[in-house]
Amino acid sequence: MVRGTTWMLRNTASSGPAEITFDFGDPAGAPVVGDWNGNGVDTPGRYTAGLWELSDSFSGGAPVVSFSFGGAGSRPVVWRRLPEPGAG
Ligand SMILES: [Ca+2]
Repeated sequence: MVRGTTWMLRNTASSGPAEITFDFGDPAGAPVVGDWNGNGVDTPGRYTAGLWELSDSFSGGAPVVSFSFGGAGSRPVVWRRLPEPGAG
């Protein structure tokens, strides 16, 4: 879950305290997660009125990537591209 800019994560679908806690992003933005750098680990991001801010860690701080895509009234969707036919 995310409250304000504080992310509280658990590694299992069970009750209990957060196992990872850090601050990241704009409290007005929508939290998103994805494997932004392709290393197999999903990490946090924020989407605010067309601005994507992505991180590659769980330590908070400034985003490693920011870009504009979408705008007011758009909602974020994260997806994983399928491998090209014949690739790996
Ligand atoms: Ca990653």
